[in-house]
Amino acid sequence: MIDLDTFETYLQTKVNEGQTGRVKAAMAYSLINGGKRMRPQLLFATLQLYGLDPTIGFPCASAIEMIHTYSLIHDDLPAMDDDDMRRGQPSCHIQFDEATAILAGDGLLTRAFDIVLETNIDAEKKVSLVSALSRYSGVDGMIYGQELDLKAESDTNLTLDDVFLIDTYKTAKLLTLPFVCGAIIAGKETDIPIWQKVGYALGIQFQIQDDILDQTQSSQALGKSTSDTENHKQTFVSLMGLEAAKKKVLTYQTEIEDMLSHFEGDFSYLQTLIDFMTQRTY
Ligand code: GRG
Repeated sequence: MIDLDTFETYLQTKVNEGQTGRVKAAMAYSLINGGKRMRPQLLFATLQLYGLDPTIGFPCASAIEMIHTYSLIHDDLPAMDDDDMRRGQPSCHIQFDEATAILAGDGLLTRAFDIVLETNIDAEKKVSLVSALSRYSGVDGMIYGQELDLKAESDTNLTLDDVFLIDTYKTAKLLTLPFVCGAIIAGKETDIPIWQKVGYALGIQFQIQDDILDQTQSSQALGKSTSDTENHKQTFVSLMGLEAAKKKVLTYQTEIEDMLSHFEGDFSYLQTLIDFMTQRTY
């Protein structure tokens, strides 16, 4: 396991480097505000499994968390999901203003590609990391998921397959990225196909659990997005039913653990994260 406080301090230092100003303040406001840090932790756990010191992953984990935070800032904008609250506090565009929130998202995204280059690895691996960051978060990855998600708002006949496709891109791509980056840093690129399977399964499981929590908990109390339930967007829970969705989460856990048995090494940290993700209440 890793001391997450050390990572938080690192992240804070990195986001505050350079210029000061309103956009920088908005970037720091959204980044340093109590996210679960699942994606950084998945990277640290992957590095641990490969027998590496997880702290080598700090720059890459920061980059991924910055990309994740940019996506949340932009997703909350009135032109997208239009959410006033995020992580229990006013969304970036509410706390600041829309233009600042757009720039803060842009700032986090572009900073990510700079910071990942600070990883202490050879240049060839750095190129692979930059490429992975771009592909999994970009227009053939998470952004495509957001495009599908926005289109789905006006589709009243969404099927389970449609929701699966949307969430594979919108959610699972970015949750797969830490595994892929871990394999690149460890020089184990041949493992990437198996990590993709693990990541996509974990991403869908994570989204189903998110849909379950949206359905069963007060969104307001959690400071979570309320718009999906407000605009009646189809989710795994609305299409499968709550009990079937809960069973699916457990089925995915078993599937993921089976896939992980392919690896030798210490996957206790990864197991802890999978247990948390299966049982999480926020
Ligand atoms: C704007 C390009 C662009 C993409 C937006 C991330 C996203 C795509 C939309 C946000 C809404 C949403 C429910 C996305 C699914 C992924 C998800 C469950 C994100 C929340 O991740 P957590 O729970 O958040 O890890 P914290 O706050 O803990 O970091």
